[in-house]
Amino acid sequence: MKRPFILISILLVCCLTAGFFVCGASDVHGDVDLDGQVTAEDALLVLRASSGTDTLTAAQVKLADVTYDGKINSVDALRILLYISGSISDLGNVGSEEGDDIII
Ligand SMILES: [Ca+2]
Repeated sequence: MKRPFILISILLVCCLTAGFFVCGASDVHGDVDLDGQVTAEDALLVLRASSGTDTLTAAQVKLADVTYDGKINSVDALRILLYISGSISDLGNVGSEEGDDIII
């Protein structure tokens, strides 16, 4: 009697986990590729989007605008790289206009 319940529970956990990764949900500012981490890949994706080589979704645009100026350009990519290198400590939170001052 407990076996179906256990199997359904395991299946539910697997589906929820897979759904999280498939959806690529992220609220990490700078995590443009939605893998949960801010890396050079995110900066590259911002550069590609700013040059028109790649297109970002609305959610990705929100995460990519780390300068909070409403534009996606090379300055956003540079700011992500500064964050990765430890030159700045914060990219701010999604929806806020806070973060370390840009030192470019
Ligand atoms: Ca990422």
